[in-house]
Amino acid sequence: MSSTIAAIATGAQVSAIGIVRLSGERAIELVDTLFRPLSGRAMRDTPDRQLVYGRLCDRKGELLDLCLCTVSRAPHSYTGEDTAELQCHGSPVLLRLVLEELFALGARQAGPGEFTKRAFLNGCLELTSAEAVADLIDAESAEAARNAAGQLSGAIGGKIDTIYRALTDISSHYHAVLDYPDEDIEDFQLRSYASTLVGAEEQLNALLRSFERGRLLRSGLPCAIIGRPNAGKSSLLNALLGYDRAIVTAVPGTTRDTVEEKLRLGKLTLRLIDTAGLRDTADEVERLGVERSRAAMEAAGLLLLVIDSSEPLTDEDRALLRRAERADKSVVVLSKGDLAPAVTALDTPLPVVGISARTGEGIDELERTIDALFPLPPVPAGEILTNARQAEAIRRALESLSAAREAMEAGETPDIVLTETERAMNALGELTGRSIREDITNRIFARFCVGK
Ligand SMILES: Nc1nc2c(ncn2[C@@H]2O[C@H](COP(=O)(O)OP(=O)(O)OP(=O)(O)O)[C@@H](O)[C@H]2O)c(=O)[nH]1
Ligand SMILES: [Mg+2]
Repeated sequence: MSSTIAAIATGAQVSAIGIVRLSGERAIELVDTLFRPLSGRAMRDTPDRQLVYGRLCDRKGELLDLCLCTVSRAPHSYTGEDTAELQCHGSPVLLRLVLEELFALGARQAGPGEFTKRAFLNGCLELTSAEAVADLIDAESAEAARNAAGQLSGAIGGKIDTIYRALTDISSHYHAVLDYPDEDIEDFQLRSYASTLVGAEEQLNALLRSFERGRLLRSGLPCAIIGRPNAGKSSLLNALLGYDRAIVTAVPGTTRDTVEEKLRLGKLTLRLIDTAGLRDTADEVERLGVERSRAAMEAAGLLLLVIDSSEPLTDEDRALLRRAERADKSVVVLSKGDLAPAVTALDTPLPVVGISARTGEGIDELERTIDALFPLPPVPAGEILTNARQAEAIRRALESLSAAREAMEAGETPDIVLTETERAMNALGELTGRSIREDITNRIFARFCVGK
Protein backbone atom coordinates (compact mmCIF):
# COMPACT_ATOMS: atom_id res chain seq x y z
CA MET A 1 0.00 0.00 0.00
CA SER A 2 1.49 3.35 -0.98
CA SER A 3 0.92 6.58 0.90
CA THR A 4 -0.42 9.41 -1.21
CA ILE A 5 2.14 12.10 -1.86
CA ALA A 6 1.62 15.61 -3.19
CA ALA A 7 3.90 18.41 -4.30
CA ILE A 8 4.03 21.58 -6.35
CA ALA A 9 5.66 20.38 -9.56
CA THR A 10 6.42 23.78 -11.03
CA GLY A 11 8.90 26.45 -9.93
CA ALA A 12 8.60 28.74 -6.93
CA GLN A 13 8.12 31.89 -9.02
CA VAL A 14 4.93 33.45 -10.26
CA SER A 15 4.12 31.90 -13.64
CA ALA A 16 1.17 31.42 -15.98
CA ILE A 17 0.51 27.87 -14.90
CA GLY A 18 1.35 26.03 -11.69
CA ILE A 19 0.96 22.30 -11.26
CA VAL A 20 0.17 20.32 -8.14
CA ARG A 21 0.88 16.66 -8.54
CA LEU A 22 -0.40 13.70 -6.54
CA SER A 23 0.54 10.05 -6.56
CA GLY A 24 -0.67 7.10 -4.50
CA GLU A 25 -3.75 5.11 -3.70
CA ARG A 26 -5.94 8.05 -2.73
CA ALA A 27 -4.76 10.50 -5.40
CA ILE A 28 -7.98 10.43 -7.42
CA GLU A 29 -10.24 10.35 -4.37
CA LEU A 30 -8.48 13.43 -2.94
CA VAL A 31 -8.85 15.54 -6.09
CA ASP A 32 -12.48 14.53 -6.31
CA THR A 33 -12.97 16.04 -2.84
CA LEU A 34 -11.69 19.46 -3.94
CA PHE A 35 -12.21 19.61 -7.69
CA ARG A 36 -15.69 19.96 -9.23
CA PRO A 37 -15.64 19.37 -13.00
CA LEU A 38 -18.03 21.70 -14.83
CA SER A 39 -19.26 18.64 -16.73
CA GLY A 40 -20.50 17.22 -13.43
CA ARG A 41 -18.62 13.97 -14.05
CA ALA A 42 -16.22 13.15 -11.20
CA MET A 43 -12.56 12.46 -11.95
CA ARG A 44 -12.98 8.86 -10.77
CA ASP A 45 -15.33 8.39 -13.75
CA THR A 46 -13.07 10.25 -16.19
CA PRO A 47 -10.76 8.29 -18.51
CA ASP A 48 -6.97 8.51 -18.11
CA ARG A 49 -5.08 11.56 -19.38
CA GLN A 50 -8.17 13.60 -20.23
CA LEU A 51 -8.02 17.28 -19.35
CA VAL A 52 -11.09 18.38 -17.42
CA TYR A 53 -12.04 21.96 -16.63
CA GLY A 54 -13.63 22.78 -13.29
CA ARG A 55 -13.80 24.63 -10.02
CA LEU A 56 -11.18 23.97 -7.36
CA CYS A 57 -12.53 24.59 -3.88
CA ASP A 58 -11.24 24.21 -0.34
CA ARG A 59 -12.81 21.77 2.11
CA LYS A 60 -15.46 24.32 3.07
CA GLY A 61 -16.48 24.67 -0.56
CA GLU A 62 -14.97 28.09 -1.10
CA LEU A 63 -13.58 28.69 -4.57
CA LEU A 64 -9.76 28.66 -4.87
CA ASP A 65 -9.29 28.62 -8.63
CA LEU A 66 -10.76 27.61 -11.96
CA CYS A 67 -8.36 25.01 -13.27
CA LEU A 68 -7.70 21.85 -15.24
CA CYS A 69 -7.36 18.39 -13.81
CA THR A 70 -6.13 15.12 -15.25
CA VAL A 71 -5.76 11.64 -13.77
CA SER A 72 -3.84 8.51 -14.78
CA ARG A 73 -4.46 5.17 -13.18
CA ALA A 74 -1.97 2.51 -12.12
CA PRO A 75 -0.01 1.07 -13.79
CA HIS A 76 -0.23 3.42 -16.77
CA SER A 77 1.16 6.54 -15.17
CA TYR A 78 4.53 8.15 -14.57
CA THR A 79 4.90 6.63 -11.10
CA GLY A 80 3.02 3.44 -11.91
CA GLU A 81 0.45 4.42 -9.25
CA ASP A 82 -2.81 6.33 -9.44
CA THR A 83 -1.84 9.93 -10.12
CA ALA A 84 -3.62 13.25 -10.47
CA GLU A 85 -2.48 16.66 -11.62
CA LEU A 86 -4.12 19.99 -10.97
CA GLN A 87 -3.06 22.64 -13.47
CA CYS A 88 -3.85 25.89 -11.69
CA HIS A 89 -2.95 29.50 -12.23
CA GLY A 90 0.69 29.92 -11.30
CA SER A 91 0.47 31.81 -8.03
CA PRO A 92 2.80 30.31 -5.41
CA VAL A 93 0.35 31.38 -2.68
CA LEU A 94 -2.58 29.65 -4.38
CA LEU A 95 -0.54 26.49 -5.02
CA ARG A 96 0.50 26.39 -1.37
CA LEU A 97 -3.17 26.67 -0.33
CA VAL A 98 -4.14 23.80 -2.62
CA LEU A 99 -1.31 21.71 -1.22
CA GLU A 100 -2.38 22.42 2.36
CA GLU A 101 -5.94 21.35 1.56
CA LEU A 102 -4.55 18.09 0.21
CA PHE A 103 -2.40 17.59 3.30
CA ALA A 104 -5.45 18.18 5.50
CA LEU A 105 -7.20 15.42 3.56
CA GLY A 106 -4.38 12.97 4.28
CA ALA A 107 -1.79 13.44 1.53
CA ARG A 108 1.77 14.06 2.62
CA GLN A 109 4.51 16.24 1.15
CA ALA A 110 6.55 14.33 -1.43
CA GLY A 111 10.27 14.13 -0.70
CA PRO A 112 12.83 15.25 -3.30
CA GLY A 113 12.68 12.95 -6.31
CA GLU A 114 9.97 10.81 -4.71
CA PHE A 115 7.73 10.68 -7.79
CA THR A 116 10.65 9.47 -9.89
CA LYS A 117 11.76 7.08 -7.16
CA ARG A 118 8.31 5.52 -7.16
CA ALA A 119 8.46 5.29 -10.95
CA PHE A 120 11.72 3.34 -10.60
CA LEU A 121 10.48 1.12 -7.76
CA ASN A 122 7.37 0.29 -9.75
CA GLY A 123 9.45 -0.67 -12.77
CA CYS A 124 8.35 2.27 -14.96
CA LEU A 125 11.86 3.69 -15.32
CA GLU A 126 15.37 2.24 -15.47
CA LEU A 127 17.63 3.62 -12.78
CA THR A 128 19.78 5.38 -15.38
CA SER A 129 16.68 6.99 -16.86
CA ALA A 130 15.48 8.07 -13.44
CA GLU A 131 18.81 9.76 -12.86
CA ALA A 132 18.57 11.38 -16.28
CA VAL A 133 15.36 13.10 -15.14
CA ALA A 134 17.40 15.08 -12.64
CA ASP A 135 20.12 15.73 -15.22
CA LEU A 136 17.61 17.02 -17.74
CA ILE A 137 16.08 19.42 -15.26
CA ASP A 138 19.55 20.64 -14.23
CA ALA A 139 20.99 20.84 -17.75
CA GLU A 140 22.83 24.08 -18.31
CA SER A 141 23.47 23.77 -22.02
CA ALA A 142 21.56 22.57 -25.05
CA GLU A 143 23.95 19.67 -25.55
CA ALA A 144 23.62 18.59 -21.92
CA ALA A 145 19.83 18.72 -22.24
CA ARG A 146 19.85 16.65 -25.41
CA ASN A 147 22.13 14.10 -23.81
CA ALA A 148 19.97 13.84 -20.69
CA ALA A 149 16.90 13.40 -22.88
CA GLY A 150 18.68 10.56 -24.68
CA GLN A 151 19.49 8.91 -21.35
CA LEU A 152 15.93 9.39 -20.26
CA SER A 153 14.85 7.27 -23.17
CA GLY A 154 17.28 4.64 -21.98
CA ALA A 155 20.34 5.04 -24.21
CA ILE A 156 22.86 4.24 -21.45
CA GLY A 157 20.56 1.78 -19.71
CA GLY A 158 20.10 -0.04 -23.01
CA LYS A 159 23.83 -0.33 -23.63
CA ILE A 160 24.50 -1.60 -20.13
CA ASP A 161 21.63 -4.02 -20.42
CA THR A 162 23.04 -5.56 -23.60
CA ILE A 163 26.38 -6.15 -21.87
CA TYR A 164 24.68 -7.43 -18.78
CA ARG A 165 22.61 -9.90 -20.76
CA ALA A 166 25.68 -11.22 -22.55
CA LEU A 167 27.32 -11.86 -19.18
CA THR A 168 24.14 -13.46 -17.87
CA ASP A 169 24.40 -15.93 -20.74
CA ILE A 170 27.83 -17.05 -19.58
CA SER A 171 26.84 -17.26 -15.96
CA SER A 172 23.54 -19.02 -16.46
CA HIS A 173 25.08 -21.57 -18.82
CA TYR A 174 27.79 -22.34 -16.29
CA HIS A 175 25.38 -22.71 -13.38
CA ALA A 176 22.93 -24.74 -15.41
CA VAL A 177 25.62 -27.31 -16.28
CA LEU A 178 26.90 -27.38 -12.72
CA ASP A 179 23.61 -27.47 -10.87
CA TYR A 180 21.64 -29.68 -13.22
CA PRO A 181 24.10 -32.31 -14.48
CA ASP A 182 21.33 -34.67 -15.49
CA GLU A 183 19.72 -32.25 -17.87
CA ASP A 184 20.57 -32.30 -21.52
CA ILE A 185 22.57 -29.07 -21.66
CA GLU A 186 25.41 -28.30 -24.02
CA ASP A 187 28.83 -28.55 -22.29
CA PHE A 188 30.16 -25.35 -20.80
CA GLN A 189 33.23 -24.22 -22.73
CA LEU A 190 34.71 -21.09 -21.25
CA ARG A 191 36.72 -20.45 -24.42
CA SER A 192 33.58 -20.02 -26.45
CA TYR A 193 32.73 -17.00 -24.34
CA ALA A 194 36.13 -15.31 -24.63
CA SER A 195 34.93 -12.83 -27.22
CA THR A 196 31.92 -11.94 -25.08
CA LEU A 197 34.18 -10.98 -22.21
CA VAL A 198 36.54 -8.98 -24.39
CA GLY A 199 33.65 -7.27 -26.17
CA ALA A 200 32.03 -6.30 -22.87
CA GLU A 201 35.30 -4.85 -21.67
CA GLU A 202 35.69 -2.74 -24.83
CA GLN A 203 32.17 -1.37 -24.66
CA LEU A 204 32.47 -0.43 -21.01
CA ASN A 205 35.79 1.25 -21.71
CA ALA A 206 34.17 3.35 -24.43
CA LEU A 207 31.40 4.39 -22.03
CA LEU A 208 33.92 5.36 -19.43
CA ARG A 209 35.80 7.48 -21.96
CA SER A 210 32.58 9.30 -22.70
CA PHE A 211 32.35 10.14 -19.00
CA GLU A 212 35.25 12.55 -19.36
CA ARG A 213 33.28 14.34 -22.02
CA GLY A 214 30.15 14.10 -19.90
CA ARG A 215 31.97 15.83 -17.08
CA LEU A 216 32.76 18.70 -19.44
CA LEU A 217 29.11 18.86 -20.42
CA ARG A 218 27.72 18.79 -16.95
CA SER A 219 29.90 20.69 -14.61
CA GLY A 220 32.35 22.39 -16.94
CA LEU A 221 36.09 22.03 -17.33
CA PRO A 222 38.10 23.52 -14.48
CA CYS A 223 40.37 26.12 -16.06
CA ALA A 224 42.89 27.91 -13.83
CA ILE A 225 44.25 31.31 -14.84
CA ILE A 226 47.75 31.38 -13.41
CA GLY A 227 50.74 33.69 -13.55
CA ARG A 228 52.89 35.88 -11.39
CA PRO A 229 51.37 38.86 -9.55
CA ASN A 230 50.19 41.71 -11.77
CA ALA A 231 50.46 39.66 -14.95
CA GLY A 232 46.88 40.56 -15.89
CA LYS A 233 45.02 37.41 -14.76
CA SER A 234 41.98 39.12 -13.27
CA SER A 235 41.83 41.42 -16.30
CA LEU A 236 41.77 38.34 -18.53
CA LEU A 237 38.99 36.76 -16.47
CA ASN A 238 36.94 39.94 -16.80
CA ALA A 239 37.62 40.20 -20.53
CA LEU A 240 36.51 36.59 -21.12
CA LEU A 241 33.37 37.03 -19.03
CA GLY A 242 32.54 40.38 -20.55
CA TYR A 243 32.05 42.12 -17.20
CA ASP A 244 34.11 43.20 -14.21
CA ARG A 245 33.92 40.16 -12.00
CA ALA A 246 37.29 40.38 -10.23
CA ILE A 247 39.06 43.37 -8.74
CA VAL A 248 41.89 44.71 -10.91
CA THR A 249 44.52 47.11 -9.55
CA ALA A 250 48.10 48.01 -10.31
CA VAL A 251 49.11 46.59 -6.93
CA PRO A 252 50.74 43.16 -7.27
CA GLY A 253 48.95 40.69 -5.02
CA THR A 254 45.45 42.13 -5.58
CA THR A 255 43.68 38.82 -5.92
CA ARG A 256 43.86 36.90 -2.66
CA ASP A 257 41.15 34.28 -2.90
CA THR A 258 40.29 32.22 -5.98
CA VAL A 259 37.40 33.63 -7.98
CA GLU A 260 35.34 31.18 -10.02
CA GLU A 261 32.83 31.79 -12.81
CA LYS A 262 31.33 29.63 -15.54
CA LEU A 263 31.87 30.52 -19.17
CA ARG A 264 30.23 28.91 -22.18
CA LEU A 265 32.65 28.61 -25.04
CA GLY A 266 31.20 26.94 -28.10
CA LYS A 267 30.20 23.47 -26.91
CA LEU A 268 32.50 23.68 -23.95
CA THR A 269 31.66 24.98 -20.49
CA LEU A 270 34.69 26.36 -18.67
CA ARG A 271 34.88 26.87 -14.95
CA LEU A 272 37.26 29.80 -15.04
CA ILE A 273 39.26 30.16 -11.85
CA ASP A 274 41.16 33.39 -11.33
CA THR A 275 43.94 32.83 -8.84
CA ALA A 276 46.29 34.80 -6.62
CA GLY A 277 49.57 35.64 -8.36
CA LEU A 278 52.13 32.96 -7.60
CA ARG A 279 55.07 34.18 -5.54
CA ASP A 280 56.76 33.63 -2.20
CA THR A 281 55.29 36.07 0.24
CA ALA A 282 55.42 36.82 3.95
CA ASP A 283 51.86 38.14 3.94
CA GLU A 284 49.71 35.50 5.67
CA VAL A 285 46.55 36.19 3.67
CA GLU A 286 48.37 36.24 0.37
CA ARG A 287 50.25 33.06 1.29
CA LEU A 288 46.96 31.22 1.87
CA GLY A 289 45.73 32.58 -1.46
CA VAL A 290 48.85 31.26 -3.19
CA GLU A 291 48.19 27.84 -1.64
CA ARG A 292 44.71 27.90 -3.12
CA SER A 293 46.14 28.93 -6.48
CA ARG A 294 48.42 25.92 -6.43
CA ALA A 295 45.55 23.61 -5.53
CA ALA A 296 43.45 25.08 -8.38
CA MET A 297 46.39 24.59 -10.74
CA GLU A 298 46.72 20.92 -9.77
CA ALA A 299 43.00 20.24 -10.21
CA ALA A 300 42.62 22.11 -13.49
CA GLY A 301 41.92 20.43 -16.81
CA LEU A 302 43.21 23.51 -18.61
CA LEU A 303 45.79 26.10 -17.58
CA LEU A 304 45.85 29.62 -18.93
CA LEU A 305 49.31 30.92 -18.09
CA VAL A 306 49.35 34.70 -18.23
CA ILE A 307 52.70 36.33 -18.98
CA ASP A 308 53.01 40.12 -19.01
CA SER A 309 54.40 40.95 -22.47
CA SER A 310 55.32 44.48 -21.41
CA GLU A 311 57.96 43.29 -18.97
CA PRO A 312 61.02 41.10 -19.49
CA LEU A 313 60.51 37.43 -18.70
CA THR A 314 61.37 36.56 -15.10
CA ASP A 315 62.54 33.29 -13.58
CA GLU A 316 59.05 32.92 -12.09
CA ASP A 317 57.57 33.17 -15.59
CA ARG A 318 59.99 30.54 -16.86
CA ALA A 319 59.24 28.18 -13.97
CA LEU A 320 55.51 28.55 -14.57
CA LEU A 321 56.02 27.94 -18.28
CA ARG A 322 57.71 24.61 -17.51
CA ARG A 323 54.86 23.79 -15.14
CA ALA A 324 52.28 24.59 -17.83
CA GLU A 325 54.13 22.41 -20.32
CA ARG A 326 53.78 19.47 -17.93
CA ALA A 327 50.03 19.98 -17.55
CA ASP A 328 47.42 18.14 -19.60
CA LYS A 329 46.37 21.17 -21.61
CA SER A 330 47.72 24.70 -21.43
CA VAL A 331 47.64 27.91 -23.38
CA VAL A 332 50.13 30.75 -22.83
CA VAL A 333 48.51 34.17 -22.86
CA LEU A 334 50.83 37.09 -23.56
CA SER A 335 48.97 39.93 -21.89
CA LYS A 336 48.97 43.72 -22.25
CA GLY A 337 49.49 43.66 -26.01
CA ASP A 338 48.59 47.36 -26.18
CA LEU A 339 51.82 48.28 -24.36
CA ALA A 340 55.36 48.36 -25.78
CA PRO A 341 56.47 44.72 -25.98
CA ALA A 342 59.35 43.39 -23.88
CA VAL A 343 58.56 39.76 -24.67
CA THR A 344 57.90 38.85 -28.29
CA ALA A 345 58.78 35.20 -28.74
CA LEU A 346 58.63 32.36 -26.24
CA ASP A 347 60.51 29.09 -26.44
CA THR A 348 57.68 26.66 -25.80
CA PRO A 349 55.71 23.99 -27.65
CA LEU A 350 52.50 25.37 -26.12
CA PRO A 351 50.09 27.51 -28.12
CA VAL A 352 50.76 31.20 -27.43
CA VAL A 353 48.12 33.90 -27.90
CA GLY A 354 48.73 37.62 -27.56
CA ILE A 355 45.87 39.61 -26.03
CA SER A 356 45.05 42.96 -24.59
CA ALA A 357 42.39 42.97 -21.91
CA ARG A 358 42.22 46.70 -22.33
CA THR A 359 41.30 46.72 -26.03
CA GLY A 360 39.81 43.22 -26.25
CA GLU A 361 42.28 42.30 -28.95
CA GLY A 362 43.13 38.59 -29.14
CA ILE A 363 40.27 37.41 -26.90
CA ASP A 364 38.48 35.82 -29.88
CA GLU A 365 41.65 34.08 -30.93
CA LEU A 366 42.19 32.81 -27.40
CA GLU A 367 38.67 31.36 -27.39
CA ARG A 368 39.28 29.65 -30.72
CA THR A 369 42.59 28.24 -29.45
CA ILE A 370 40.93 26.80 -26.34
CA ASP A 371 38.10 25.37 -28.41
CA ALA A 372 40.58 23.66 -30.73
CA LEU A 373 42.25 21.96 -27.75
CA PHE A 374 39.05 20.08 -27.00
CA PRO A 375 37.76 18.55 -30.18
CA LEU A 376 34.48 16.95 -29.19
CA PRO A 377 33.55 14.49 -31.91
CA PRO A 378 29.81 14.05 -32.17
CA VAL A 379 28.42 11.29 -29.98
CA PRO A 380 24.80 10.22 -30.34
CA ALA A 381 22.72 12.11 -27.80
CA GLY A 382 22.23 10.09 -24.67
CA GLU A 383 25.33 7.94 -25.06
CA ILE A 384 27.54 10.17 -23.00
CA LEU A 385 27.96 9.03 -19.45
CA THR A 386 27.45 12.03 -17.18
CA ASN A 387 26.78 10.49 -13.84
CA ALA A 388 29.62 9.92 -11.34
CA ARG A 389 27.79 7.09 -9.60
CA GLN A 390 27.33 5.31 -12.89
CA ALA A 391 30.96 5.86 -13.88
CA GLU A 392 32.12 4.43 -10.58
CA ALA A 393 30.00 1.30 -11.04
CA ILE A 394 31.37 0.88 -14.57
CA ARG A 395 34.90 1.24 -13.27
CA ARG A 396 34.31 -1.59 -10.80
CA ALA A 397 32.68 -3.73 -13.46
CA LEU A 398 35.70 -3.20 -15.68
CA GLU A 399 38.15 -4.20 -12.97
CA SER A 400 36.30 -7.46 -12.47
CA LEU A 401 36.01 -8.10 -16.20
CA SER A 402 39.74 -7.58 -16.70
CA ALA A 403 40.38 -9.98 -13.84
CA ALA A 404 38.00 -12.49 -15.45
CA ARG A 405 39.72 -12.20 -18.81
CA GLU A 406 43.18 -12.52 -17.26
CA ALA A 407 42.09 -15.58 -15.30
CA MET A 408 40.78 -17.12 -18.49
CA GLU A 409 43.97 -16.35 -20.40
CA ALA A 410 46.00 -17.85 -17.58
CA GLY A 411 43.97 -21.05 -17.94
CA GLU A 412 42.32 -20.80 -14.52
CA THR A 413 39.28 -22.93 -13.73
CA PRO A 414 35.88 -21.60 -14.84
CA ASP A 415 34.71 -20.93 -11.29
CA ILE A 416 37.38 -18.25 -10.82
CA VAL A 417 36.45 -16.60 -14.11
CA LEU A 418 32.79 -16.83 -13.23
CA THR A 419 33.25 -15.29 -9.79
CA GLU A 420 34.80 -12.23 -11.41
CA THR A 421 32.18 -12.14 -14.17
CA GLU A 422 29.43 -12.14 -11.59
CA ARG A 423 31.17 -9.41 -9.66
CA ALA A 424 31.09 -7.34 -12.85
CA MET A 425 27.40 -8.15 -13.28
CA ASN A 426 26.74 -7.02 -9.75
CA ALA A 427 28.35 -3.68 -10.45
CA LEU A 428 26.37 -3.28 -13.68
CA GLY A 429 23.21 -4.37 -11.89
CA GLU A 430 23.71 -1.54 -9.44
CA LEU A 431 23.75 0.80 -12.38
CA THR A 432 20.43 -0.23 -13.78
CA GLY A 433 18.97 -1.38 -10.48
CA ARG A 434 18.86 -5.08 -11.33
CA SER A 435 19.44 -7.94 -8.97
CA ILE A 436 21.73 -10.52 -10.49
CA ARG A 437 20.66 -13.51 -8.43
CA GLU A 438 17.12 -13.16 -9.67
CA ASP A 439 18.25 -12.52 -13.23
CA ILE A 440 20.51 -15.54 -13.42
CA THR A 441 17.82 -17.72 -11.92
CA ASN A 442 15.21 -16.42 -14.35
CA ARG A 443 17.53 -17.00 -17.25
CA ILE A 444 18.47 -20.50 -16.18
CA PHE A 445 14.85 -21.53 -16.24
CA ALA A 446 13.79 -19.53 -19.24
CA ARG A 447 16.65 -20.24 -21.63
CA PHE A 448 17.70 -23.73 -20.71
CA CYS A 449 14.29 -25.10 -19.84
CA VAL A 450 15.72 -26.80 -16.79
CA GLY A 451 13.08 -28.38 -14.61
CA LYS A 452 10.66 -28.05 -17.49
N1 LIG B 1 47.69 48.42 -20.59
C1 LIG B 1 47.18 47.31 -20.11
N2 LIG B 1 47.16 47.08 -18.80
C2 LIG B 1 46.63 45.94 -18.33
C3 LIG B 1 46.09 44.98 -19.18
N3 LIG B 1 45.65 43.94 -18.44
C4 LIG B 1 45.90 44.27 -17.15
N4 LIG B 1 46.50 45.47 -17.08
C5 LIG B 1 46.92 46.17 -15.86
O1 LIG B 1 47.81 45.36 -15.13
C6 LIG B 1 47.60 45.52 -13.73
C7 LIG B 1 47.35 44.19 -13.07
O2 LIG B 1 46.18 43.61 -13.62
P1 LIG B 1 45.38 42.46 -12.89
O3 LIG B 1 44.41 41.95 -13.84
O4 LIG B 1 44.90 42.91 -11.56
O5 LIG B 1 46.57 41.43 -12.68
P2 LIG B 1 46.55 40.07 -11.85
O6 LIG B 1 47.42 39.11 -12.56
O7 LIG B 1 45.17 39.63 -11.56
O8 LIG B 1 47.29 40.52 -10.52
P3 LIG B 1 47.22 39.85 -9.06
O9 LIG B 1 45.80 39.59 -8.72
O10 LIG B 1 47.82 40.89 -8.21
O11 LIG B 1 48.05 38.62 -9.11
C8 LIG B 1 46.42 46.48 -13.61
O12 LIG B 1 46.92 47.77 -13.38
C9 LIG B 1 45.74 46.40 -14.95
O13 LIG B 1 45.07 47.60 -15.30
C10 LIG B 1 46.09 45.24 -20.60
O14 LIG B 1 45.65 44.46 -21.44
N5 LIG B 1 46.65 46.43 -21.00
MG1 LIG C 1 44.20 39.33 -9.88
